Amino acid sequence: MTDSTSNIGLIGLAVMGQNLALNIADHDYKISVYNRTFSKTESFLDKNGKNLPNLSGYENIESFVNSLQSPKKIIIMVQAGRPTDSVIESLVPLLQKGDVIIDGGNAKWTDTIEREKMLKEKNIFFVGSGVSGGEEGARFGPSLMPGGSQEAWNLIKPIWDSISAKVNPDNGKPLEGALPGKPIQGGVPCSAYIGNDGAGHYVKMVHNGIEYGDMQMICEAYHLMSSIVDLTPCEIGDIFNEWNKGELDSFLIEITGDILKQKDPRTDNPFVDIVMDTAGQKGTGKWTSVNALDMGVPAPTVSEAVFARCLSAIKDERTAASKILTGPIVKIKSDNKQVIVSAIRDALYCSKICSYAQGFQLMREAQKEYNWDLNFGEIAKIWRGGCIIRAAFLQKITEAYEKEPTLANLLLDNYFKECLSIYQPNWRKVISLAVESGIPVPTFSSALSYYDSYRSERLPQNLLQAQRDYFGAHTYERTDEERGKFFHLDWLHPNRPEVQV
Ligand code: NBP
Repeated sequence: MTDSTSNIGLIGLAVMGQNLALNIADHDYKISVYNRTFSKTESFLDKNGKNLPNLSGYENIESFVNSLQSPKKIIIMVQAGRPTDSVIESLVPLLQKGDVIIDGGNAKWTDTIEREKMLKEKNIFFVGSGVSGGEEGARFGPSLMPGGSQEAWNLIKPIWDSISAKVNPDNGKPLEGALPGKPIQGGVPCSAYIGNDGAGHYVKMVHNGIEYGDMQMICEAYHLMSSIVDLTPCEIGDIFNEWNKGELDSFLIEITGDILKQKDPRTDNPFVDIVMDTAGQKGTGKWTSVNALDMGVPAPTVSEAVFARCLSAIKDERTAASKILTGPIVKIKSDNKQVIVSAIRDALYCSKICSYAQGFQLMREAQKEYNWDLNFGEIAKIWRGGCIIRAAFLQKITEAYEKEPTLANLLLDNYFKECLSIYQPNWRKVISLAVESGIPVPTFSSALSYYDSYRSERLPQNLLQAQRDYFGAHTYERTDEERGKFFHLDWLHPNRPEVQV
């Protein structure tokens, strides 16, 4: 069939591509699909084509492209990196001025900037769109973070808005319950134009960095409850379920409750206990941390979360070290358990606030670097549903930036400031307890250090700058002079008058 009637095309029928295609078809758009390996297209159509007449598949890319209405819109959902370039190269000779290629993969934002530039010269639009929510999100409503020219965005906006997750307009809570063939009706779409060229993929990367932080913080809370408070996975699962009813209400807290209460089908023991304690990663957390270092923006909590995965991965080394190195073991007396659990909740919430604050600071700096005009309220809004970090908490961030779009730091918003003030005694108590007990809490403690550093008018870098001047003549500013005046002391003759540089 090559009668140019499909509204949109999709290339790449692995997990994400298949689910996104079904989501688009469910929204009454005619969609053509193509996959490098045709057998996957065939089995996809065999399984779904009967129920979805608006789905059609093609063996060769020419007939796939010919099946699309102009201006042609093609989503690429293949492995990021070289495979994406290879698909773009095969599409370019088949496209015309004004057609749109949309990369929905997890591309590095700098690659997206390059691709957009290259395609612009050929008069082809390129949208780099973050897609979050994994398989389930792609199927029933992801959070979508598109970046590219406004003109290109206008061409795909109706489809993006309709396939994205939706939240309740009154309270910002995700609207759930979509089924195959029965998508959510109404609600506020979790999709918004992010900015030029790589802005969408950049924001998706920061989203993933924040996700790394959230996951690690939850693991630290679990570790503390199992090691110090001596609770079983099932008891901790109940606690997470309880936490999910309050300020911590979020997808990740919800699934953590489910996971901790799951039994291993083979042994009937807690499932979480049979899972090897080594975590993998695909790179977006690392990209976020490297970018933070490159721009000089403090985002220690995401970096600690990446390092925690790295440390978990050296299992053999840790096993050997555990037989050599010693540390304290402290268990809490039973009458203190409730108090400590509640303090751990507060520590988790405070750490989460700091981690998100760092993520938004990163985006604030990146927009200067890349000449974007990011709307932080809008970004928080589209993360309220569909994506992995969806949480009631994002409504508070939305409100903070709606109240003050140029907020210097999330920590300064009244709601977050109050939370940090009320919960911080418990936050400090939990970290002290963890340190005394020898339980690693890298994200909890880095978040607290971030908070304490950010609120300090004076830090010890006066000494550091003096050290730099001592060994490298790197100069220093004086507290009793205007900012921007630099001096150097002749450290071999420190009694001589200093030199203004
Ligand atoms: P994968 O990332 O596993 O990619 C598999 C797909 O890429 C297959 O369709 C494969 O075709 C195709 N492909 C490859 Br590999 N090399 C190709 C090439 N040179 N030319 C054409 N096609 C090629 O799939 P996924 O997990 O569905 O993810 C798709 C994208 O979405 C990725 O960029 C991923 O990072 C991103 N993403 C994934 C998730 C998630 O939860 N999985 C979430 C959000 C975003 P074949 O069948 O012929 O091998």
